[in-house]
Amino acid sequence: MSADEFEELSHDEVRNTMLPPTPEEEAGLADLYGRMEREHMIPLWTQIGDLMPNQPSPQAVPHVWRWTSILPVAEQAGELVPVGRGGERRAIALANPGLGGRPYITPTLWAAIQYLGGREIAPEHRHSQNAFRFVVEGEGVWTVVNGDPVAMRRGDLLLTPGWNFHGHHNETDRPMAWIDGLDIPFVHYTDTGFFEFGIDRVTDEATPDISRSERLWGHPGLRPLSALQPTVNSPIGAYRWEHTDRALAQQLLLEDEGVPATIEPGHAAVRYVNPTTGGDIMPTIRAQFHRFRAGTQTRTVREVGSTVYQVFAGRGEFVLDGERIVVETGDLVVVPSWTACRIGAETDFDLFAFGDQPIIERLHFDRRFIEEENV
Ligand code: GTQ
Ligand code: FE2
Repeated sequence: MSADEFEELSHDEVRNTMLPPTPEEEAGLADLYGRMEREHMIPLWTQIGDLMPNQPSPQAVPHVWRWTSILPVAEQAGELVPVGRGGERRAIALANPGLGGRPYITPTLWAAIQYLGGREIAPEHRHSQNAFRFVVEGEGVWTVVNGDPVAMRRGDLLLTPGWNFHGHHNETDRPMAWIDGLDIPFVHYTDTGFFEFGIDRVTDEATPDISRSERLWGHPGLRPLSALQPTVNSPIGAYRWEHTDRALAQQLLLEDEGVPATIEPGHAAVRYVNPTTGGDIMPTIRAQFHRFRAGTQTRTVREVGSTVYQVFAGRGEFVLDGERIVVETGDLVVVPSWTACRIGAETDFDLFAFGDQPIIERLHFDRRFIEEENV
C-alpha cells in the first residue's frame, strides 16, 4: 500500500462539487429533515464522512499519564477512600481526553492504577470482562484467582480472564500499586457483561511463591497430558519477570552473534501467549513486551486497533502523528487506532504494551502501514 492511497477525496470534497438547491428545494428539504427528526430517522448523506471516513479518524487522542502524577493520586485515594464491598476496588481509570469524559483509555480498553494499602483486602467477585495486572514497582499483594493465590511482583503480568472469581490481599504493612487492563468499554458497548459478588474476603489467604497454575503450566515447552484441549484463555496465572527478562536479553545476545532473533535491529520483543493455542492470552487483549537498546529507533507504523504502553525501565520517546513525547519509568502512553507511531530509546528502554488487536484480527479488520522513511 502506498501513502497516496490515504489521500483520496473526502465525502465533503466530492459533495461540494454538486449544485446548491433552489429555494423551493430548500423548503422541501427543511420539511423532509423535520419529518425525519420526528420519526427518529437520520439520513446517511449528512453523516457519511463521519460514519465512513476514508481512513480511521479516532475520537481517542494520543496522551501520556506520568507515573509521578498518577501514583500520588492513588496514594491520596488510599488515605481517603476505603476499599470494600460495593465499590469493589480502589482503581482509578486513565480517561482518554478525546472520549468525552468516559473512563476509557481507548474505545475498547480500560486502564487503571489500583492501590491496596498494607493488610487491605479487595473482596472476591467475577465478571465477564477480561482483566490483567502489570506491576512496575512493589510487591506483597497476592491476587487469588478461582482460589489460586498468585504473588504479584515487579515485572510480572497476572491474568484474570472473564468469569473467574478474583480478589486481592496485601500481606505486608506497605501499600502496593499496579496497573489493571480490562476490556470494560468493549463489553459496555456490546452489552455483554455479567457481574457477581463472591465471598466477602478471598477464598485463600495463603502466600505461596508460586501459584498452582504456574506449577501445572509454567514449564517451557511442556504441556500436561491431563490438559490437551485448547482453552479460550491462557491457563497461566502469572508470567514472571525473570522469564520475560531472560527471553529479551537472549534475543539481543543472539543478535550480537549474528542470529536473526530481534524484530528489527536493537529491538527485542515478545508476546505473552496462551500455551494451549499459541494465540493471545485472552480473546480481547494482546500483551507484549519490548526491549530497545539505547539509541534504537523503530520505523513509523500505523496500525488498526489501539495500544497502551507503560514504560518499565529507561527513558525514551514516542513520536505520535509527528508529536514527540519523552517518557520515563512508569509513564503510560496511549496510541489510538491508525496513529503514526515511532518509538525511540534514549537509554536501554523496556516497554510493556497491551492492545485490542485480538478483537480486530478475529473480525478481519486488521491493517498495518509502515512508512518508508523516518522523518
Ligand atoms: O481488580 O477486579 O481496574 O474488577 C476494574 C475492575 C480492577 C479488579 C479494575 C475490576 C478490577
Ligand atoms: Fe474484577
